[in-house]
Amino acid sequence: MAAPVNIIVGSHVWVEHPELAWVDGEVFKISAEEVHVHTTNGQTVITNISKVFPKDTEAPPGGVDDMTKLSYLHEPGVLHNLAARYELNEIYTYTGNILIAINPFQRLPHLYDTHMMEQYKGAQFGELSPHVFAIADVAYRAMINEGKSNSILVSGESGAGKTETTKMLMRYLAYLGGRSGVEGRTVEQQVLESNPVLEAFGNAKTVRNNNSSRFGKFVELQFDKNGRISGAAVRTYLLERSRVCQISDPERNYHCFYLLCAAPPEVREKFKLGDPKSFHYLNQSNCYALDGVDDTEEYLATRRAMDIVGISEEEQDAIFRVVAAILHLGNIEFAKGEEADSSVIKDEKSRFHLNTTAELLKCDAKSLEDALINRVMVTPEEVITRTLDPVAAVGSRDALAKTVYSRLFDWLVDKINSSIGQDPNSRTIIGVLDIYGFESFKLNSFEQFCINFTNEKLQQHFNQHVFKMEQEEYTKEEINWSYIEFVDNQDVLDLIEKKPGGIIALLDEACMFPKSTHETFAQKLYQTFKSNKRFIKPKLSRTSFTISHYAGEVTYLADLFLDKNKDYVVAEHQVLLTASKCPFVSGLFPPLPEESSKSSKFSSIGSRFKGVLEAIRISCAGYPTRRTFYEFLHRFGVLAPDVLDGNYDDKVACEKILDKMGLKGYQIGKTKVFLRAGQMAELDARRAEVLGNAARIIQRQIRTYI
Ligand code: AOV
Ligand code: MG
Repeated sequence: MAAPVNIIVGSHVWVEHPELAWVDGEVFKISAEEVHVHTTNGQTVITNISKVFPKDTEAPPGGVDDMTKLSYLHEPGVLHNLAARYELNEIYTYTGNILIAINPFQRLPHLYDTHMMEQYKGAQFGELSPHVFAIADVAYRAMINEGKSNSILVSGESGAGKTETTKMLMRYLAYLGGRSGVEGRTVEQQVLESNPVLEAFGNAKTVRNNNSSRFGKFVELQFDKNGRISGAAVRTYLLERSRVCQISDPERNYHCFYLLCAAPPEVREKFKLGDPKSFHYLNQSNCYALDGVDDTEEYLATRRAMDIVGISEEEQDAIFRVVAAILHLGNIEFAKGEEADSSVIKDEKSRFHLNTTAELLKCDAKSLEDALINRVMVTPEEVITRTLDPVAAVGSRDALAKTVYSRLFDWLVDKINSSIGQDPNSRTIIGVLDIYGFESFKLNSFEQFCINFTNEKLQQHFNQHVFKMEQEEYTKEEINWSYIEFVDNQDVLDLIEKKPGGIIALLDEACMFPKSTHETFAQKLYQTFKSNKRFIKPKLSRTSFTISHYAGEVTYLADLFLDKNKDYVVAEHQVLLTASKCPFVSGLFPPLPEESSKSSKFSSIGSRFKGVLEAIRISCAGYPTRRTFYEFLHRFGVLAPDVLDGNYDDKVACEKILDKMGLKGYQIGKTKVFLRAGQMAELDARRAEVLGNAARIIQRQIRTYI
């Protein structure tokens, strides 16, 4: 944030406060770098001048709807403005053409009803109160009027409200581009109902959010030449796989497991399911139910959504059969076998779950057992079968569960795409990106590393496209932009993804080298990034490391990074499930080409994360609130014919027109006029008035002639 300017005795200022973040007060003394402030909550604070920010005493008490209207755009000013609006239940605020949303943590139905959608339809940006519909409307108008494709990016930390916002955006776009009154499954209905399906299988309760997305999603809505939705593509980015077999209090596994355990009795009987407390994959945490969520109702709602999306009865049955199989699989325990480093199925109970898993997956129980307790090693010379000790057998079991679940999730995404259908003739799209938000827990592992890396990438995109562009433009125009400070995060990205030498590259190297352990990996990191400002080695740790992210410092435990980065399907698991008598299950595991099926092939998740993001063509919906002098005069000259006749240079003429219209807060650059949100609308309205009058006058004259 910019250093304070013009702070003198008597100035009203904001000072940092340990609990309240910021508190306001009045300066009563300044000595060298120290400022003495009487705060409004009755304290005296002495602090360095760099920690004090001027307060805008003229700001309206209810806040302003666009941050660019604030006299001082610094952190306390921004937060104070958002808080003032939030008090009045105004959860949306603009910053120029960016929308900031604050999570209301309560349903606000009137804010999103059909009446509201009608209001925003075609309204000038900035004319109505800030709203997520206005953002979608701009993207839609740009498409209709200029044939432009756009993407809308939703960013924020976990629990901020990204997914809810995304759903509102999609609802509004479906409203604009949908076929009203058409019965049955329309493309737009299918697109909207894909959300509950994907959430049931890809969302879970975390510490931060009861409905946290554990995958990234880019929805591309395709439109025909009449602006109707004609197809859609959903792309998802790496689901958090570890959650399937490992959770900790007070989190939950994926919703689908709980809603299936709460399904009607006949379904539960068929799948031999009971209390979620009886399943290892669920009972590692004490949280089973969610406040305000009825899992039985959720089960039925998910089935209904699946119907609309186009997933058949049989397919639905198979999907839930696989979900049940995963629960039973997780209950198979192992005991030491007679031979060294071998294991056997622990007891009758485990045997029951083994048989049930095999039954549900329609595969051979003995083959399943073998696949869990043995590992086939392929060397150039021979094929060796090695037995696994109980710990390794559990690892094999969990790997199978994760593989089956992630294949199931990918199947759902493919099915949604093929069922909704793509429009090959569509020339314009509107994309909506909803990713997992920035996370920092007490213990952070590879999942958080990937999630936070994704957020760094998105942040950089924001920085580049919004701030950099703005700043360059302002510099070029030589106008004042001191209140915008650009935070570059390229150095964090270099630390993570640089090739060679970044963390991901070092991790991939470690994964290929058979002797590496998480300790050697961590040592390598410490050595390589000793003097990197964004990398910190925690004092007493030998395997954790801290990254200083744009959103704060996060300490990661390197312990499981190597295992989690290796993404391969164990060959025996592949063979087992390819042979399933259930076409749905065998369909999840199509046979691999000859060479690759022989060995467990290594592919790095970390580096796949890198591909992922570069593949997204993302661009922000832009709303020009600036015009060249020529364009401006051309459009608004009618507002002041006397100015046009006055022989002024273009710049002065623009200024005179703006003054005459009584507008404030605009800026005049070297070649362009910079207008605040809403001012364009105001000018346009005046113009329409003048032109309307002119048109009426002409009409009247014609009539007189007739
Ligand atoms: P996220 O997508 O940003 O987190 P969500 O969109 O899931 O966050 O929002 C979290 C919760 O906040 C929702 O379940 C709602 O209860 C509430 N909420 C958010 N926005 C609104 C709104 N506009 N109106 C009413 N309630 C809202 V994560 O997926 O964890 O990063 O990975
Ligand atoms: Mg989300």
